[in-house]
Amino acid sequence: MTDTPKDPFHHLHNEGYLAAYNAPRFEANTLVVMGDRPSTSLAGDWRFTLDLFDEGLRQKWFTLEQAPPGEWTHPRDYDPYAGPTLRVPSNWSMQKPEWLHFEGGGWYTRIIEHVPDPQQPVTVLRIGAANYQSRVFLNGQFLGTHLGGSTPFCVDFSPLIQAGPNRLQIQVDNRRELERVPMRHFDWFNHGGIYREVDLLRLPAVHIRSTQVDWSPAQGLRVRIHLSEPVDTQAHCHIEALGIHLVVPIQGGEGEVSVACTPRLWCPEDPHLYSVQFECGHDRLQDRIGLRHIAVEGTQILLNGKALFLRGICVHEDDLHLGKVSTEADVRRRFEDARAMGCNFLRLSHYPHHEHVARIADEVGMLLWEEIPVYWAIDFGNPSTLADARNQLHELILRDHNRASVIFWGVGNENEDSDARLAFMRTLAQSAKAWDPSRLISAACLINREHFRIEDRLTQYLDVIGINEYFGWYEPGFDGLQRLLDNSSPDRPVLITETGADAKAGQHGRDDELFTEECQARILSEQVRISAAKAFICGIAPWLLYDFRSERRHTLFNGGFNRKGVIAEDKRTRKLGFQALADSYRRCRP
Ligand code: GCB
Repeated sequence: MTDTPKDPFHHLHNEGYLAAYNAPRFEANTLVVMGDRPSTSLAGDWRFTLDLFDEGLRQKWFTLEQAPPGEWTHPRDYDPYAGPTLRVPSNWSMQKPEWLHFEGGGWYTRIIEHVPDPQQPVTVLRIGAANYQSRVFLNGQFLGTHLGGSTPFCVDFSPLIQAGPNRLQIQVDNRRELERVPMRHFDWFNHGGIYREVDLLRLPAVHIRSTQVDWSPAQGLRVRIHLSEPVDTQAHCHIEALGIHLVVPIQGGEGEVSVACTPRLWCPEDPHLYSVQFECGHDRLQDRIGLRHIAVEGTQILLNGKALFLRGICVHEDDLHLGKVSTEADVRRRFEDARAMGCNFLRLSHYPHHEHVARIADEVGMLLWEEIPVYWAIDFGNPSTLADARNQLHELILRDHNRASVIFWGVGNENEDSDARLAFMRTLAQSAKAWDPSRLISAACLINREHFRIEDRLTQYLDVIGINEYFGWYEPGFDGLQRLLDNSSPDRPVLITETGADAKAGQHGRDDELFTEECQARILSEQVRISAAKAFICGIAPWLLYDFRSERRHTLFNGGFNRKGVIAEDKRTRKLGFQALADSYRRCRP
């Protein structure tokens, strides 16, 4: 620390205060798989304050001991033990109108009781997501920090936690900064705070850190297990319904085994899940896992060997009242609405959504695209930005590897071409493939708008080329789309990852009148008709299911929302585009 303890006012002048709180990092290698493990939820009211000037870090609020105000030895600017509270999980932006646009720090404090258990000496804090940087303090000590607003991270409390009450403090910072992912400019709302579940896990000294199960016709069932310690031992994997009982030899904490089997394969029409048990010593957990195979052959995507056309829709994680908090009911509604349009596919844009989305998709049989927010401008030349993006991708893959519904890892969206961007995104694509060879890698790539063709150096590193195009809306008419499709002869499948038009629900008029429901409906119908006719187009995911808050859009029609939803922000009012898309999808190839 750079502070001089002798001068009690040093913190007023110390602009180097942040340096002490940017390491160590909680990264993907600290994650512990949840499965059905018992855990203690820390949901509820935490002491909370916003902290625009970072007084908490400057003054070290985490060192303040609990004392009733009458017993304070020094005046304080903040009392972590008294005063306002904030519910975890939630976004502070949704709590008070004057907090809506707050971008800065927020301090959370909570006392946790600990009863030591010699069978389970490891205590791990797991945070589902907090936007964007989190700094964790236990009993007055800074433990480390996590970057990334949408992926989970774990903190090992074992070295510091004591029997009895322990003081847990988390500072969360949602400032938009140049080196972050996403950077400063994006078309969704920057909700701050701890907005997904926080849990405490109690674990044996050697425990299972991650499990990866996949199936392919060539390799059969493959199980990989990763332990918390670099030990040589044995783990077990049981799939009772298949009569499979595998011993997984572990060396240096890692092991892998494959076995031939012919399971009932998971697909949207028959989303069959197997109950899978994992065991290692005293540690055991269970998961429900679908087995299926996804591959590319020429310009087609094959699911379990059969060609697949993706009838999709994009969706943001945004709620008028809850912000980025996704309840289970809300997630189920997304799938019901998508299903009512005849969709078999959702693009979860533009960052990792809540982990129960893929779990429910597994159960209801919906295919998913998951992505990290490498969106628009990114500081591509900055190695620490790359490390952050790569870590977010790794955390997402470890979290959702066993979800059959997830068929794509998206590594970016509409990023301007440059050598630095190519190197950055190539690293992401290659890392994703190395971590998970069982899925397709894609990104929303670039098109040449002068010569109307798909043109992006990145495509060579992808399994499927995603393109966002807004012919009929940002670009007039559909001739451009037809030319783009006719001029391109890709050697791999192309997915339309976005297209659409804004319409204000209830605004009616001619179908060439901007912002009317009729205009949006016509554009969506034309888009599907033209693009689905091309054999190399493997699917389409228009932009998007629900209108969402966006600070970039303040016209009379938009009123602070992106209105390309086929359903309004109340998530109930269907626009004409909803039916238009349903009709178009009914006419599409299967
Ligand atoms: C895009 C972006 C998406 C925007 C959308 C729009 O291409 O990928 O995030 O919200 O266009 O509405 O303009």
